[in-house]
Amino acid sequence: MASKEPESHTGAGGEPHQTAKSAEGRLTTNQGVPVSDDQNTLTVGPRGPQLLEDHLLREKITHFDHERIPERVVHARGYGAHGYFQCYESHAELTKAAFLQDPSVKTPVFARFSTVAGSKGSPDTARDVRGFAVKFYTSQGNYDLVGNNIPVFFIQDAIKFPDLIHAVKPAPDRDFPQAQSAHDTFWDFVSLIPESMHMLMWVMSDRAIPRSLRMMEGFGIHTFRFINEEGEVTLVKFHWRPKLGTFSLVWDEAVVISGADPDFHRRDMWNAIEAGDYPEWELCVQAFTEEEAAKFDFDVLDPTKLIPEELVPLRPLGKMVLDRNVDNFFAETEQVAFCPSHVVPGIDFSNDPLLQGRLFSYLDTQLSRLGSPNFHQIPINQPKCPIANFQRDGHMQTFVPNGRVANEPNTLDNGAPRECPETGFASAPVPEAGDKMRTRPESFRDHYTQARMFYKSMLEVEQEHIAGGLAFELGKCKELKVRRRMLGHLKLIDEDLAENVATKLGMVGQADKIEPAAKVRDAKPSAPLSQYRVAPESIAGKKIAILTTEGVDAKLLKELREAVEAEEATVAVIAPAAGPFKDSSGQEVTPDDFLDGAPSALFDAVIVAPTDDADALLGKQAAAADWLRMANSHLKAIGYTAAAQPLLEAAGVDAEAKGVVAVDDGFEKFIGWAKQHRVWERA
Ligand code: HDE
Repeated sequence: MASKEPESHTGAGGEPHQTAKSAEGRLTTNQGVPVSDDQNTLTVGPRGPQLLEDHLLREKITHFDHERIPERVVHARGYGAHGYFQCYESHAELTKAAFLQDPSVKTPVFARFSTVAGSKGSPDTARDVRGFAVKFYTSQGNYDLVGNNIPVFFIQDAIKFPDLIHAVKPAPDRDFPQAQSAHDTFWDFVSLIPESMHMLMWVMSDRAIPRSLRMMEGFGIHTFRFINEEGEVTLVKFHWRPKLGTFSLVWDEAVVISGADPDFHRRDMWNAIEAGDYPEWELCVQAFTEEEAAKFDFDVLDPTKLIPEELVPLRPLGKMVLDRNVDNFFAETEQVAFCPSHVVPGIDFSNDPLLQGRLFSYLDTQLSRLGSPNFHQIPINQPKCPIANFQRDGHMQTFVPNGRVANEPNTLDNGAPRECPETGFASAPVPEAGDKMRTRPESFRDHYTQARMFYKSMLEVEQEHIAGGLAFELGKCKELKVRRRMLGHLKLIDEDLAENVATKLGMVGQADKIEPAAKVRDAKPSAPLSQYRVAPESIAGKKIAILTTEGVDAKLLKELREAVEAEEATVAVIAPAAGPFKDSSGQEVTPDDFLDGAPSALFDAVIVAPTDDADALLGKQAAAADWLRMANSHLKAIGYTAAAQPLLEAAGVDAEAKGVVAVDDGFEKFIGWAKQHRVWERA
């Protein structure tokens, strides 16, 4: 007999369950008993001892004592939102997956973005890979696409994952550093695992410090299989492309933001969704056949390799829009359980050894993290289609199945669920044969060619950032032998890069000689690997700050808002003090933040517009000048009014420099510069 959902359950993201509202405003115990006094413990006399009998106190404190569950062993810090996926057209020739058939259907989704290494309370802007996990609640069951914002991974075989994570997490003796790969154990480990070189290029690049969760790509990494109604199989790699474009912070900015607003990314996404500015991504695949794959000069089962878009272009499938914040972080974002093994008919795995290991790990980890094999019954994890099987009981069972039969086959219950050979999930009938062995395929041996391709595809400024990232991290790695080993690897990737990093470390000529396992080749650069080669000229989704004072020109402020909002960006008014003040027309302006609370690192472009007498701002000149100086060194577009000249001088900003423009006569030029994201020429 089918398991029945208890009626009180509304499914993932539905109406909240037990709230004060549902008890008609009454405060109750967990047993539904109305509470008369929630302020005072039961005691003997007003000053006497407390009574063990006080079940109200005990229930409340006991529940509180058990509020925390283990954080995820990796990807502990994350942020999620609800939304929908809609395909552009039917993709029936590729796959029979139900959610990719009908463009009129909106499939509900829940997406969670995360950092990998840091604990739940670590800052959002740490240098790290970002998780990009999406649960599609399809009519054929839940499909989880559990990806990252980088298309390759550190290791080729799941058996090395615990080592990788132990190496990057805080050292077990001293428990630091937190949320950082900049330490000895990490670099010791990766420098002994040359397969990590390609991924290291990505994590030392700007990709590891995204400007916004809304402005990063996502990748399924592994090769998967699509299967259509006819049983034809196509190999695919998944890509998510953000509508706003892919943008990053610069390292110094990320460091400042970590202190000024450790919740920078989650606040940005939450605010955008609350404002109706819904984050959007396009889901694409690179689709190819086994025959095509056999001709590539890398193995598509090797998760340290990507397929250049020049070789297999992206095919857009549909879009994902996130349009609803969670009602409760714990119930939804914390309890959501993604598993790469959650696939639906029409999607299947490949033999990528990293993927195969992941197929085991996620279900296993959920069992201990969520504490029961019934975690699929938690509303956020429940499919939005019926569940019907003979699995029974277990901790926290909330379904109430009826009938006496819990076995298949049976003849005692005609209504019991049966297999569906025609429509049910079936693996692609792939022939497999071979000896049992523990080995790496020959085709996985080239660890440097794609690392070199990635580096060569970057703009000069992006290359410099990679060198800067490497120098920062290796500088924190105190073991000279590890630095020498890494310099040896870098030489195989690119001589100039190795030289640049060695110079920054003061270790020129000290690289170890490393023998690559396979000949390192020159691969053609691939433009889409560089974020800034293909970046859209846009400020959509970004934040423009105006630093101003009492008496600010009302017309200027109004025109700024109009100009910025027309570009789908937002204005933040920053003032010397946090309280409201009057503009030139006498209207009250409440600043979004104040000088000491909001360094310019939090914004994408800035305007300084003190009032003519400029008393208020100039009175705080040191802080205001620092604010502007930082914006200048982070290569932001800077707009200024005539009255801001003294401030520009105090901050050492050249009013004639590129991307520094007067705004007294309008914002067009300023926005033109801001659309370039950064004024690289000023570097
Ligand atoms: Fe994960 N990973 N992973 N991972 N992973 C987890 O599952 C694991 C890998 C990814 O928002 C864990 O529920 C192994 C690649 C994301 O809840 C755990 C290996 C990719 C998330 C686990 C990998 C990912 C996780 C910890 C190597 C990109 C967060 C908590 C074989 C394709 C999902 C959990 C969320 C989480 C294991 C490598 C993505 C322990 C063994 C490659 C986005 O099961």
